[in-house]
Amino acid sequence: MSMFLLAVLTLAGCQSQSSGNAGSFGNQVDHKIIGIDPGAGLMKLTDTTIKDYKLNNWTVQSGSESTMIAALDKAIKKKEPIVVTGWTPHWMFQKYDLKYLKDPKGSYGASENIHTVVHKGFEKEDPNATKVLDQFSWTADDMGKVMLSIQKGTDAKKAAAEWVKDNEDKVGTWTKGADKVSGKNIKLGYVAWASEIASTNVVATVLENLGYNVTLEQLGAGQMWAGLAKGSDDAIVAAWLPSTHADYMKQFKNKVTDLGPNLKGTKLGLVVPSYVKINSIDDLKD
Ligand code: PBE
Repeated sequence: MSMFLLAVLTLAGCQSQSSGNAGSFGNQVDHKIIGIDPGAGLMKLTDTTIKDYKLNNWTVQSGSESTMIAALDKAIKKKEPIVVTGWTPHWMFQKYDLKYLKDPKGSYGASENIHTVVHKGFEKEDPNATKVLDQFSWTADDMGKVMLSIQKGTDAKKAAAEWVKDNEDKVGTWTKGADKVSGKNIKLGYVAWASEIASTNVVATVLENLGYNVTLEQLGAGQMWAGLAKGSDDAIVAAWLPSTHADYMKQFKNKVTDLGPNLKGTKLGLVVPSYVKINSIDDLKD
């Protein structure tokens, strides 16, 4: 083969791999990681990751879960390179063919759990609701069903009510030993992350079925924790521990009571479409 032909073939190979953008993966995506809301623990862990892996020329673009999904959707439709902050459980792994970048330094922490946390004193004020909140426990599969139904367009409240109706036995273990009440108020704080929209609406439905008058308050992550500590909200089912919300927990630990995990085995990290050639966070280095 002539050198000329070899050069042409090599060039053609490079071009098809990079969807028209020249150079390294970093260059192709402008050294930009598509992030979510600034208060998310995931954003903080991503800053740490950039330091740990010395990704000096990389930045994280903040936005929200919806803007991250919109960017991902757009890139996938055009088969373009992209890297986003992601987590499991999330319906995006059902809808798209995705992979986590390997994290050999463990910057995103080990697998963790989602906890139910109440305002300190709430357990004495309303032991009945606390019992239900404490007994609330489900799996990533359960949550996945509610998330997917919402993602397909069902109203969150309706999706939650349907799941509760279809899962009487499981729900029965949550309400075991709890009394019906008549119109007692309870306020749950949450952030508009798909996982938390699903869990919070399910718990709200269960409490409503017991006679509670439930108010759901959608907040930013920082506001959610501050509101719980202040007592403007009674409970959250959205505390990702021990790593993701470690700073919030540390800041407010004297003002809240941790009722323990309601879902076990979550994961966080950098996520790319499967067609992207790189496999590890280390590969983000040019
Ligand atoms: N998340 C989803 C949240 C917790 C739930 C991973 C985006 C966070 O990073 O704080």
